[in-house]
Order: sequence, then structure tokens, then C-alpha cells
Amino acid sequence: METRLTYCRLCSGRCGLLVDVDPQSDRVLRIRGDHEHPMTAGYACIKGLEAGELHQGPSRLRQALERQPDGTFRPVPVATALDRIAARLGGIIRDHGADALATFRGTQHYMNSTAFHMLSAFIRAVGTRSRFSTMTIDQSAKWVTDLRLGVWAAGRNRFEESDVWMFVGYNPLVSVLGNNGFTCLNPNKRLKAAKARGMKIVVVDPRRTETAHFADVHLQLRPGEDPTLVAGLLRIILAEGWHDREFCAAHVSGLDELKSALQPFTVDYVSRRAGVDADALQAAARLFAAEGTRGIAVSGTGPDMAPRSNLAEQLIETLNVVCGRFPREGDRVANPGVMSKPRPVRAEVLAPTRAWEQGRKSRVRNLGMMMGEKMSGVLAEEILVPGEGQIRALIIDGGNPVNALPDRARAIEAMQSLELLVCIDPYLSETAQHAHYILPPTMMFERPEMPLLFEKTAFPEPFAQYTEAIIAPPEGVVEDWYVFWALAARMGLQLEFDGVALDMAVPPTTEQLLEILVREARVPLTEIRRHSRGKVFELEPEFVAPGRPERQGNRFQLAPADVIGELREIAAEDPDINSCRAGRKFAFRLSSRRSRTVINTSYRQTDFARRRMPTNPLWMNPEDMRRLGLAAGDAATLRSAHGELRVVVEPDASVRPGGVSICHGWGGSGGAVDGTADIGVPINDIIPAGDYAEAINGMPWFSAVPVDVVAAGESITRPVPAAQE
Ligand SMILES: Nc1nc2c(c(=O)[nH]1)N[C@H]1C(S)=C(S)[C@@H](COP(=O)(O)OP(=O)(O)OC[C@H]3O[C@@H](n4cnc5c(=O)[nH]c(N)nc54)[C@H](O)[C@@H]3O)O[C@H]1N2
Ligand SMILES: Nc1nc2c(c(=O)[nH]1)N[C@H]1C(S)=C(S)[C@@H](COP(=O)(O)OP(=O)(O)OC[C@H]3O[C@@H](n4cnc5c(=O)[nH]c(N)nc54)[C@H](O)[C@@H]3O)O[C@H]1N2
Ligand code: SF4
Ligand SMILES: [Mo]
Repeated sequence: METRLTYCRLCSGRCGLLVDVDPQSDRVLRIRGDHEHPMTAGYACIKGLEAGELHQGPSRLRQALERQPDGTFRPVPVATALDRIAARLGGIIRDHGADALATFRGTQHYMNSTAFHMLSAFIRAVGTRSRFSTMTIDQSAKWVTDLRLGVWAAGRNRFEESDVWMFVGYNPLVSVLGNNGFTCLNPNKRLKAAKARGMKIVVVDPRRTETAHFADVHLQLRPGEDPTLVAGLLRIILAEGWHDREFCAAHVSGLDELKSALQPFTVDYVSRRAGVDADALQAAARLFAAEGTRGIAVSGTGPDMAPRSNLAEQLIETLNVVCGRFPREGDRVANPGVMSKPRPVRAEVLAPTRAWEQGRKSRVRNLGMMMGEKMSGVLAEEILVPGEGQIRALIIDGGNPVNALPDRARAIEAMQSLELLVCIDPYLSETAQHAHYILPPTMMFERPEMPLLFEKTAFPEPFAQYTEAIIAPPEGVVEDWYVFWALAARMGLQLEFDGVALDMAVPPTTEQLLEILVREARVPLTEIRRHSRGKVFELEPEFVAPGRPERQGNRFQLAPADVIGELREIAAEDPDINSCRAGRKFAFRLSSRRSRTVINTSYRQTDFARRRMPTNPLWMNPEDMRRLGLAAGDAATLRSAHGELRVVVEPDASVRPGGVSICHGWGGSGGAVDGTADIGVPINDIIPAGDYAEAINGMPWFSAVPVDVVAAGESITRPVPAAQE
């Protein structure tokens, strides 16, 4: 037995792991959290600890598969699959133009630095604008906000140096979602340490979440009421004069207009509409803006998935702007970056560009592009609607859009209608089941990696790590990046990987690609590689530089016409509008939540997941269940304005009365829509796209969905998970 050091890349937790391996067979025997890891100090969740099964379990694909005319799959050598894919792509691009080829970056793609940059290189070489990712079915409200409000170039206050923090619809103790401001490396430990040094915490969430247990004030709002609630907080802060006047005078425009548009959002109106206590609302505003001096409001998916998500996110970030919660000129930069190219950090506003208003618009719903991407909320339509610019081929890396997009039936129809669907996926996902080719990739323990993505915000100190591949991959799998390189080579395209022209005759190694990515790093790769647990490096201290003269005129835009317009609409509308759909009022509002056992659509087929969470139940407040005559494990019908599903209900006192919550991503690819079966409930069967989405980015309304729950008069005997798994 040999113990090998690495870190987990299933989510942004980047947990340091000790992996016991049998050196003869390279089989993973046991995994533990690494207590000596400088960033994560022993933390690891069940998925990381069971990653041996992910790599070595029976559901993993170990050979490339090609769909046969009768719909079955047959193994095919990788080189043959690549030859045939390249030939078909060449034909499609020749006949219909580059935009006919689309790419989709799924969540697991983002954990893979070399794949990420190689796909970018491939996209540039092909010249397609049909670039999609999960961001636009996730938190693209944050992109809209950057592009409409503006961005402070020096970043925001750091968790480690703050005295107050507000989590809005964000449950990092389960999701371990980093990159949003909170440092998600051993999140429990960091939250405890912050509380111990006196940090005050506000949580805005319809559930009494694991994170809410740390809260000094928990605003347990009705799902979907973040715009109203945050407008209320802003109104209090501005009326009391708790904002940072100096910062606003120098860097902000539209403060007075915003202030007047906020007038209807009185404490009384907000507390009634959002269903929160009036005193708690005032206490939250005071804690954040009057008593707190440093620290920010950060959101997760909660507000970004409900109706008016772009407004909600704009207002949340406006809290940080009016309170000036940003590093200033002369402040020490906490992490100047060890691995990425050095860049000065400046105290200046990057002006909003409203980029989605210029350039190409989608053929349906007239949505613009953002950050170089098209909107995934209309991916199915872009495939299905004939005409100029129709998508005919799609390459997906590390994603499973069939179970992630709204209107699942339409998503399946779209995948089935493609001339060519290629999935880079280690499992036969609900999307891969419709593919023409499935290329199984190496999995995390089988490839070297560095935590490059967002390193400066993800790590509170100058930390770097390089992990070797710690086990050998099965013979028939390929590196994700190799697929893009090999297709380009066959299509006669020259790739520029992060600005470096690649040899298109001989493939590079993954090590060489990582070397390219860190070629301008502050610390040489050879030095980083000497510390297999990773290391916090002593760097020359760096300070925030003054803003450039040409940026002096830039201002955060607090009151663009569309923001003010939406605030007026909210103030004028039925305060219960989020319970209504298609002319009817519903009894409950459904929202999404995450489970420690699975990631989105992934891993629920594994033994460890099935033992802990055999299906995705509908969690309800026990009081609501009693009223409806429902007991734990009963079957019920979950009905929205767009369809119904059979679910299993489970009590969960952390759910707000009048709310229900469920995990997304479940359900098989066939027609089965039965939550009492092992495959779980495909919740996006009853969540529409189209008109029920945001105007700017087509973001679906996955949360605050109006639903009814009707007892089915039947109890399910099979085991269902406890509420707090
Ligand atoms: N274990 C695990 N980890 C994951 C994932 C997973 O599936 N499993 N998924 C990964 C992905 S892709 C992402 S994007 C991140 C997401 O990371 P998070 O956003 O932290 O995800 P959740 O844990 O679902 O937390 C969202 C919270 O929003 C609340 N909420 C729901 N509706 C509303 C609302 O209308 N208003 C407010 N204020 N709150 C609301 C929910 O109750 C929930 O507590 O997690 C990542 N990490
Ligand atoms: N109703 C509702 N719908 C939602 C959400 C919600 O909260 N509610 N959340 C949305 C969000 S935030 C997101 S991000 C999307 C998620 O959308 P997706 O990214 O499409 O879903 P995932 O399940 O994360 O997809 C991961 C895929 O990668 C594969 N995979 C696993 N390991 C590897 C690997 O090592 N390499 C490669 N190449 N592939 C691997 C898995 O088998 C799986 O098919 O769903 C969205 N949909
Ligand atoms: S929290 Fe779990 S899934 Fe995320 S990196 Fe750590 S062990 Fe992996
Ligand atoms: Mo996500």
C-alpha cells in the first residue's frame, strides 16, 4: 500500500486528500482528508472520500462508443471516432458555417484547466459564436450585474479581514461553492473561526440552512422575494445615511434616482411581502451597514434562479457599492497570485458596457451574447428552430444539459434532432444516451492539475499546488483537451493555446500544457512542484495601485432605466405575484437546494450515493404535511402550471412553511417521470423555458416556482433519506 497526495476537483472545495493506492494494480483502497493540507486542513466530503468508486465503479465508461443505426452503442477505437467526428464537423461547417457547431462547457469541464484553455483555442480556430455553458443556467445574473452596474477592479473585501458577512441564497456549507467572495476551503472551519473573532453573519434564505445556523440574523424570506427584501435593506441604509458617502461621491452615479425608486419599499411593505420580521429586517441592515465596517453581501444560486434574478443580483451588489466594501489604493493585496501572470491591481471602476445590447442576438427571444457566450436558456430552441444560424452539431464537455436545462422534454427533443452530438463524459449520462459519440475522459486522479481558475479570489493567501496523476487511467480513455487538439489537427486547424501556437503534428503532454499556462508565474513551476501538498509562498508584498487617469470618470451605474423600471413594476404589482402563474394561484413555492451526496445530475448511480440518497424527495415543512394529511415517505403529486410529477415527500423543519424544496438533476432519460423509482424526480419536466425566463439573459426560473402538492393516498415503503443527510 502506498499513500499518494492530491486534491479533489469535483467542486471548488479543492480538498487536500491522502489516497491509499495498491501500487501493483493502481487501485484506490481508501481516501482521507489531508489534515496537513495548508488550505483545507483535513476537510473532505463524502464525494471526495468515495472518489475511488467514481473512478473504478462499474458505471464508468472505459471505451469510446459510437451510436449504431439501431440506436445501440458499439465500442470504437478513439482514433476512429475522432476521424469520423472531424469529417462530419468539417462537412457541417462547410455547408452551414461555423456557428452550426456549438460547444457546451458543463460543471466538470471547469475543474480541468487544460481542457478549458484547449476548448477556448478550438473555438477560436473554428470561429463559432455558438458557445454555451452552465453559467447561463446558473448565476449569469452576476455577469449581467458586472456589465450593468460596473466592477471594482481591485475586487471586494475579503472574508478573512471582514467583520460582517451576508449570505443571500447561498449555502456554502453544503455546496462548497467558492469564487463568490466567501473562501470555500474547509468552509465550516473558516466560518467558525470568523465567528470566534467576532464576525456578524446575516443569512437570507427561505430554508434554515446549515449556513443559517451561524447567523446572527436569519431572514427566512418567501422564495423569490429577494428584490423586494434587498430593496428594503437599501432603503433603510440610504435613509439612515449608513452608506459610504465619500466612496459614493467619487465612484457612483444614480444614487438619488435609486433612492427615490426605493421609496415604496418601506419596512412594513417589505416585511409583509417577503414574509420576514420587521425588526429582523432593520437589524440586518444595521449589522451590515452601521455596525459592520468591512465585509460584503454575496449570493449563491438562490436569488439568481428566481424571477427577477438580474434585479436581485444588481441590488445585492449595490449593497456592497453604496457601503464601499472594496480594497482602496495602498491596501495590501491579500493574494497577488502565484500561478497566473502578475497584473497590477488598481483602485478604479471598470465601467459597465451592457455588452448584451450589442452584437449578435439569438434567433429566438432576441437575447444578446455575454462574455462571448450565447444563452443556454435558449440552447434547445437554437437547435430546433430551422433557418440561418441553426445549430447542427454540439460538443459537450463535462455537462449533462438534458437534466440541467429547463423544459426537459424540449431539451431531449433538441439532443435527438442534432446531426452530431459528441459527449466527453465518463458515464452514460441522460445526455450521452442521445450522443452519436461518447468519448470517456481521464478522471481527476488520472491527470495532473493545478488550481488555476480564480486563484486570486479562491485562495486567501498566495497558495499554489501541482498534483501529479496519482493513478494510471484505463486504456481506452483520453484527456479532455486531447479531443479538441485531435479534432483540430484532423480538421487542418492551427491551435493557439493560451497564446502559444501548438505543434499540430505531435500532441503535447498535459504537463507541457500546464507549463504553458504558468509560464509567467511569480514562482517557477519547478519550485511549485517541489511541494506536493501545495504551499503558501512568501511573495513581495503588493499594494493596490491608484486608478488610471483615464478611468477617473468611470462610475458604478446604480440607476439604469431598466433597473428603475423593474423596481417600479414590483412596487405596483400584486405582492403575491410569485405564487401565481397562468392566471392561477398556487399554495406553495418550490425552490432548489443541493445535497452533499451528489453534484447536480452526477454520481447518483453510485453505491455510496444510493445508500445515502436513493431518490430526491420533496422536502416540506412538517406543519404543511400535517395539514395536507401527508406522512414521511408518502407519495404525492407535485403540480405546476406546466405539468405534474409523482414525488415522495419528506418532512424537513428547516423549510419555510409555504415553501417546498427539492434537488435538481434527477430522473432518467426515458419517459419515466416517477419520483418513487430509483432514478428520482426530473424536476425540470415541470419548469418551462421561453416566456418564463429573464428578459436579458433568458435565465430560467428554477426557483420560487408556484406549485401545489396533492396527496396521492399511498405510502412508499422503500428507504428515503432523512431531511438532514
Ligand atoms: N454537494 C454539492 N455541491 C455542489 C453542487 C451540488 O449539486 N452538490 N452543485 C454545484 C453548483 S453547479 C453550484 S452552482 C453551486 C451552488 O451553490 P449554492 O448556491 O450555495 O447552492 P445551494 O446549496 O442550493 O444554496 C442555494 C440556497 O438558496 C436558497 N434559495 C432558494 N430559493 C431562494 C430564493 O428565492 N431566495 C433566496 N434568498 N434563497 C433561495 C436555497 O434554500 C438554498 O439554501 O453548488 C455547487 N456545489
Ligand atoms: N431545476 C434546477 N435546474 C438546474 C439547477 C437548479 O438548481 N435547479 N442548477 C443549474 C446549475 S447551477 C447548473 S451548474 C447546471 C448543471 O449542469 P451540468 O453541468 O450540465 O450538469 P452536471 O451534472 O454538473 O454535469 C456534469 C457531467 O460531467 C460528467 N462528469 C463527471 N466526472 C467527469 C470528469 O471527470 N470529466 C468529464 N469530462 N465529465 C465528467 C457527469 O457524468 C455529468 O454528465 O444545472 C442547472 N439546472
Ligand atoms: S467538498 Fe467534497 S467534492 Fe468538493 S472538493 Fe472537497 S471532497 Fe471534493
Ligand atoms: Mo451551477
